[in-house]
Amino acid sequence: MEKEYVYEYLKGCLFSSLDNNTAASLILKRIVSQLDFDPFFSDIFSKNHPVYGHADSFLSCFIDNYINPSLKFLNDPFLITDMDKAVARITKAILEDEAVCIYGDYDVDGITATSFLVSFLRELKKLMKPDEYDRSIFFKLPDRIKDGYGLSTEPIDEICDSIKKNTDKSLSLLITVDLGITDTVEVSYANSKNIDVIICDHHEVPVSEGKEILPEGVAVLNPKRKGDKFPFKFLPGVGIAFNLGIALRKHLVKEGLLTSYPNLKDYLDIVCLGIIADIVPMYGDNRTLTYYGLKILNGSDRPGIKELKRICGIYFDNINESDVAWKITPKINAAGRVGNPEVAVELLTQRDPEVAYGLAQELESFNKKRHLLEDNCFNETLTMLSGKETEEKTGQLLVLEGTSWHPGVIGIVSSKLAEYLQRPVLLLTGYKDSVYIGSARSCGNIDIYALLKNYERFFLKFGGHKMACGLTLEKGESLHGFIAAVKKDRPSNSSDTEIILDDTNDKKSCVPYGIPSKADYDEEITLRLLSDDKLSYIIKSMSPYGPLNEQPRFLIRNITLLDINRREFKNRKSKKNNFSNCYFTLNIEESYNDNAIKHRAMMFNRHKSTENILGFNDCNKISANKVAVDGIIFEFFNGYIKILNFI
Ligand SMILES: [Mn+2]
Repeated sequence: MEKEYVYEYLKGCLFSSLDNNTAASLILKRIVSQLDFDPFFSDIFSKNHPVYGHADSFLSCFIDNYINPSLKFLNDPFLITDMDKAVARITKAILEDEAVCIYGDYDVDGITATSFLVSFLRELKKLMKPDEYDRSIFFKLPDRIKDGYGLSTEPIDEICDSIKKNTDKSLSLLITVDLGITDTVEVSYANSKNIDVIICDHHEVPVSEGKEILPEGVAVLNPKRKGDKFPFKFLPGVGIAFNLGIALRKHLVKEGLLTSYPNLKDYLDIVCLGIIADIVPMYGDNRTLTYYGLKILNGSDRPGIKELKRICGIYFDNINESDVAWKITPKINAAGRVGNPEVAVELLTQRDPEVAYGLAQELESFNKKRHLLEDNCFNETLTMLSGKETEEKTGQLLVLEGTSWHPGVIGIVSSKLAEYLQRPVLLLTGYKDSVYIGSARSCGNIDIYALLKNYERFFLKFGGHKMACGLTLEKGESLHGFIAAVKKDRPSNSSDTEIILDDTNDKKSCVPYGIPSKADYDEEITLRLLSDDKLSYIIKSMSPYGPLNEQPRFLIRNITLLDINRREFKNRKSKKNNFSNCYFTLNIEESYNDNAIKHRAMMFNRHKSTENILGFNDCNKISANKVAVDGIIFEFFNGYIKILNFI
């Protein structure tokens, strides 16, 4: 009843406010799925809910913010538990010229969260204490291989020593971003060295016997804490850092400690990189921040951003979220994967254009190294797979182990393999002397976390979610035990390291080509509609896209594919010819129309069956010139029709 009411209410609003029914129905579908997913919304009609009695206005704000995103709709940062304590402690640190260190994760979320907070605190310092400017705000990022994920004691010691050496101050405030919620022991260690700790994290809070286990920080900012009143639960680490920034500015102005208002909006160029890279739900506060972030990114004066754009070959000023995801963030990520993540923070916080130029070069060299390591690992896995019958076994977990794969790239490679083979993949590498590191990726609706949880007894560390997991296990007995257990669980007719999945998992979603269910596309349209400007306007207005705000997908039936060309990605030439360094360009036209107009289309070569349908074998042989298909499912990609699937 309530659900129906909400649906009818949203429908009424959207169809009356938008003059285009396609737009209204696409947006309705997105908003319904977002609200369905959102825990804040789930009991909106109950008496205890904060918006009880105002559900209609809440819904209409939600729609308004979707159609015209506005920063005024952002939630109040002081609703995050402990925000007042965090702000008070940082204010004291600024006023008393304490040495403050931001400690962030080595991924793009952590790097951007650190960069934002470092730059913003330095700006505040410049306004409030010009003499101490640059002499009190430091940062530290752990090394993926040496230190591992999270807060560790060694890097804390290192930064303490280096601050002492360079400034003669003692570190007295540590602010973690994008990590820390599970690091109870390390936070206590910092406390024992007279360092106060503020935690800004968005990862799940550990629970034991129904009780949350929190590190002993001065403030623990995490909207996922029990009883936290911040309505939006899916901010990434950089989003929480940004909320801390808003709260801090508000507090300082209120206390009369700031006379001019530093512009926080200008930092959204950095913030949106982290939001996009962390693959968090793209609605609510995340979408609002990204919407403005992309605008700022386009005109950004920040030397680091300018240099980043240059090494990415971006000379246009309509950067969208897919440019960020495919061009910009992989370069930042490479620093944390195979180089030094602190170089990326140096770049993003850099004010000197010349220094920024050099740092960008360094980032580019990390990225080249990452490509090389990735290609080597990927080609090795393909060699291991050749000769094995894998195509029929979509849905089964594939485990491959190597000894020389770089731990920084096995996640990327397992995700490529999972997509190509349409099955979940776990890659294990024996990189450190005694420990194997593993990275698993799922495909379709298979819950790889639940699957691997069955083997948790073999793992030293294990964490992740439905789509991706990371783990470590001891060489020797644990590794052998794990592989043996996997073998025991596999059906007798499958090859060495495969486990058959639970029947409750949705295998169908893993089959690449077949009859599409309604869920595979949003609207069925005709080819003629593609020439309509309205369609591209709608597509633009629903962006930025991301999880829970997916790009609209369309179905067109009875299509002929022609002029098919195999192309290679520039800069991606590895010695071996494999699917991942090629894509296809082609024309499409209506099959039953003598005067058909041709439309340009393209297709990435991510599924094994793409090659077969297009008539290419092993990516090399020349295609048949015309292929008729029952239909195509596609989305738009930089003005192109990007074919996702055939029917
Ligand atoms: Mn994160």
